[in-house]
Amino acid sequence: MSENNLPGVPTSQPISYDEPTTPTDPPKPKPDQAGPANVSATGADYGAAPTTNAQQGRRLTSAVGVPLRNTDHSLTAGPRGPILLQDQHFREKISHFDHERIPERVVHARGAAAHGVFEANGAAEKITRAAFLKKGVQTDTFVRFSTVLGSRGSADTARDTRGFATKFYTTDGNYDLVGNNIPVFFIQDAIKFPDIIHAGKPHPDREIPQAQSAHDTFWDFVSLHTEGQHHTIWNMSDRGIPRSLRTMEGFGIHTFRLVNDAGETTLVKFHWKPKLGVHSTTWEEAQIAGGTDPDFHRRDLADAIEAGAYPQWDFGVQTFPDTEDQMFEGIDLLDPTKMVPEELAPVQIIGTMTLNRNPINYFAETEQVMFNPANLVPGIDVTYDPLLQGRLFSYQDTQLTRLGGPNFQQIPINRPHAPVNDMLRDGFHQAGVHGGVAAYHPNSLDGNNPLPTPPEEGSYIEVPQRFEAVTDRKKAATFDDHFSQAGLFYRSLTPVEQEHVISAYTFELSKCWDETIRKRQLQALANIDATLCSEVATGLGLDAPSPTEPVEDTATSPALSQVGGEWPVDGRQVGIVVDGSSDFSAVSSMRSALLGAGVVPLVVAPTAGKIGDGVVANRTWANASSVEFDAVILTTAAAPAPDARTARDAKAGQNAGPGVDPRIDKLLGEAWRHAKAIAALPDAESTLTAAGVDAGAPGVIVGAAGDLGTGVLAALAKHRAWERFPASV
Ligand code: HDE
Repeated sequence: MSENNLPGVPTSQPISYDEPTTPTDPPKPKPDQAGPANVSATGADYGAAPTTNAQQGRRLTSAVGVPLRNTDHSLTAGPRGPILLQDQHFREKISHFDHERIPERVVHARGAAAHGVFEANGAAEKITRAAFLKKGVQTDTFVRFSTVLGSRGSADTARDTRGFATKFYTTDGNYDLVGNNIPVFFIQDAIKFPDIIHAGKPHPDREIPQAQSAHDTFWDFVSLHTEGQHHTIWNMSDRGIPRSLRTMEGFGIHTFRLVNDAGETTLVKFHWKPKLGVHSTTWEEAQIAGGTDPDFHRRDLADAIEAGAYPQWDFGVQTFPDTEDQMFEGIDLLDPTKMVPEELAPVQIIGTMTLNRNPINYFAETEQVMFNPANLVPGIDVTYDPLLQGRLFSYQDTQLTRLGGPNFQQIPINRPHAPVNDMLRDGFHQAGVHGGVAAYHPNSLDGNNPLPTPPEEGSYIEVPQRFEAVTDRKKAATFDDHFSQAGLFYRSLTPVEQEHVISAYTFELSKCWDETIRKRQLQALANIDATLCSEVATGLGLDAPSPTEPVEDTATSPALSQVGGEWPVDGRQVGIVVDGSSDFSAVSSMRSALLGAGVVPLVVAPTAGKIGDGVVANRTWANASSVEFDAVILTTAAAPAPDARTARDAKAGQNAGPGVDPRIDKLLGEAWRHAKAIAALPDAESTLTAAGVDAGAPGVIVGAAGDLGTGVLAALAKHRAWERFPASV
């Protein structure tokens, strides 16, 4: 407690306090974080960004820079008296806090983001004049991934579509590609968006269930509104439960129109292809992770970037001639419930994006970023896809409420890196100090500035389109087929993936209370695939209906399956189970081998802290969860550890064999069921058997210490050992 020497205050009344910790200089951002560029709304560079550090220096000030002497006590009339209204610091602090929250996004509220850089390879130069797609051009990007239905605090692993929104800060202004991880959408016309979202969100009476489609209103809508069936089957597949944001594809969904310098146009669909491959969790894993680590995807993305395992995606286009009817091989390119199989129009890679920097402040960047499909740059134009057309209005509009007024482009994360010279003025939160008197065109008072840019100098040109039409509220007949591509998707999956789809439909529909909804959805499945329908019907205890439309059942698109390749293992996590009996020099070499391969080894020990020979526990037997690990290595027989209380809790419901710690038994059992690689030293083989792991099965490696790391890496490259469980459909 320090001495009070304030004028007029009795020295007997102590009012200032020693700091509990010795002040030091404020922490710098981590190496993988840096502040946003500090340019003004009009493009002026303000120099060193005041927003890069939470703390600018050692001394606390008010919002207007007045040094403050104390922030732990309000100004009171005597030490036990009331707080005075004149306490500006109190009012400023509490009032600002009262208004800290802004409305969450009406959809895609739950998200995680990262900065990156996009480099074009020049392959698109012939078909677009977009400056950022010229060979070798590097463009800063900011990407926000999201789930759709859940609130801001919901779990990352919910079965849902994922948003994949990219802002390119190009030299011609911001280009936003606001896509998803599924190439088609639920509806064909934007006017239905409130309907599908109201159906998917929690029921309005009890506000449950959170972040789920497994409820009556969702299935009521998609079974009545069958154009949603194609998107729905993607949700019910493994695509609905990604392993990581780093292992998701991205799709622009709509067909866009590219235009080159000669004015020639090409229709395209945009794709993001993850270098790590497309991988998913199993449904049980997703549910466990939702409880043990609701931040599963957010943490994985930030950890990978912090560790230098920068996620990368190739950016590609499928191209189509810009014909008058905008059809390709019988597919209406304006129908967003249809994709074009890659076998018919291969994806041509036009660049690569690397995410290499974590945000420093979640609110300032990830929350305040806004994306808008109408943010286009010269060389990219829209088509008349009725879903895209509606989106061109909606995204600008929603920010007025969410970000509190029309000046959201001036928020640091949204500012273009290109100069801005607009005639937009005033409004809430105006941060630009605009000079001049003539914010209108033409003018003579400000020298007729700002001047429009002639087309040959690079202004944005909307591609001229001819119209001859009669207004109406109806879709073209080419939008009528709601089932054939859902069937194509299902048939293109491997048997194990098909089994997952069957289980997902069965699970979700079994959560519906109303049997008419279950039956109506079964009718839709009958129009997709007979086996899918009958398997789900069996699970629901209902009869499988006959199709009401002819079911085309031969074509497949192998590119739609996720299974059957080998991929890089960067950033995957391997749990190494140890206890006091483990050979720690072998554990250390395993760790080094895994680290050398870009994999994250995590030592799982009975207690926290040092466990032996310089090896430190990263997880304990009590706090580790199987879902954190893509593979498990057992270096001990894992006899029960002495913290009996937790062990007893974990034992409930488990069938640990004699002499095996129940938590390790559980860990191994789950890794086995989730088709993950499991490796063990010969001494630990009996533990595998006790946990129900078949030591001779695919993806299970029993051998000498030196062989385990290699075996696990080979198994990890295949993602899962699905051969362990031959599919029964
Ligand atoms: Fe969105 N969507 N959407 N959407 N969407 C929003 O914009 C909307 C659609 C997508 O990380 C909202 O700023 C309509 C398709 C992503 O900030 C809102 C329609 C696709 C994100 C909105 C669609 C998307 C959004 C909510 C039907 C994939 C998150 C907050 C016509 C191609 C972006 C906001 C972020 C967000 C409207 C359909 C992707 C309300 C009206 C199709 C990735 O404006």
